[in-house]
Amino acid sequence: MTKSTVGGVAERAKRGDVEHWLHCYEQMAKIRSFEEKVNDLYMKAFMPGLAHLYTGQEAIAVGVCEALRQEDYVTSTHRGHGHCLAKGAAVDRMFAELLGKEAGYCRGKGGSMHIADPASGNLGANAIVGGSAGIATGAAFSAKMRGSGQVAACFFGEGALGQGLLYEVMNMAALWKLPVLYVCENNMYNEYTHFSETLAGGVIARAQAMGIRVESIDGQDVQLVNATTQALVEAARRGDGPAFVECKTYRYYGHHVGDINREYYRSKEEEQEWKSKRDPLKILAEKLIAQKLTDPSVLSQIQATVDAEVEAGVEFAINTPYPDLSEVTEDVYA
Ligand SMILES: Cc1ncc(C[n+]2csc(CCOP(=O)(O)OP(=O)(O)O)c2C)c(N)n1
Repeated sequence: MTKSTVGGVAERAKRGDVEHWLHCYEQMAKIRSFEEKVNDLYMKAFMPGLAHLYTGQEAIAVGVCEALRQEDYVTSTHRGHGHCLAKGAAVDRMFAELLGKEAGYCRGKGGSMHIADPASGNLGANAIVGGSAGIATGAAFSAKMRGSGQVAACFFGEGALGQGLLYEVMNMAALWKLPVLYVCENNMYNEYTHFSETLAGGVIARAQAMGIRVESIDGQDVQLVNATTQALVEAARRGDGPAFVECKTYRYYGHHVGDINREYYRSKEEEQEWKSKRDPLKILAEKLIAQKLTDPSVLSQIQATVDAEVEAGVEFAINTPYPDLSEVTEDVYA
């Protein structure tokens, strides 16, 4: 192999990497732009009900979903918009669901906390804290029985560590070597309570006790989240069994869109510190620029593209019809 060929391969690999990280940046920017619009829709009383914003945590959804294949599964939480978008949901149908329209993922009847999209492997957001752990583990069990090679990633907040279901299914997953990745997004607050008041012992110690492979990482660094979970997903796909990753993160907004005055449970200084020093978009942008892999104009162009997609999505959702009144009891099981 000549030197120039080696250089060519290295150059192509570098270009491939740049495309991958710019795609991750775009996905994170899309989630952020989407969420800002959701907040706006709520403030203007366009949206029925509440939403729990994911802003600040984007590197986790994107880092994990970029380690998965389309046919792999995810299960999500009440704070699920980021997971849905990162796994491939379309912005316009997401907005349609939030506004209760027929074109939404659940024909407008599920809203923010129940978005599911089987076509992209998304088995659903879930309003029950910890509730999706059983679904993800069941999907992994099914994948193993069918020999399909699929992996399931189960997203949950550290508040779910108080739920018994999680331990029952992690125990089964460890015993049966199921291809499931438990992704604990530790944003430090369960609603309005710091997790140190609700959690005895350590986060990863729980999975370690069952012999599950664990990692505890900075959830603001999409490159780290992606590299870590890529290795764990590949191991699960090979038959090595489950893994548990704690991703340390922070939500910029309140527990939900109506949680405006937060100073009784966390300080403005703390919020500012995370926004200015630990922002996932800024961290990736600064790294790529410092390594001369991109420049600010490329990132601005990406931002403009996702903002336009979000604007068009909202426009679509506002103008598309509600389900017909005759369908009011269809697909509703509760
Ligand atoms: C089983 C159950 N108990 C209580 C609630 C009310 N609740 C909704 S969100 C939440 C806190 C969840 O905290 P965490 O799991 O850390 O997720 P985060 O909101 O921080 O993303 C609680 C207690 C619920 N939805 N389900």
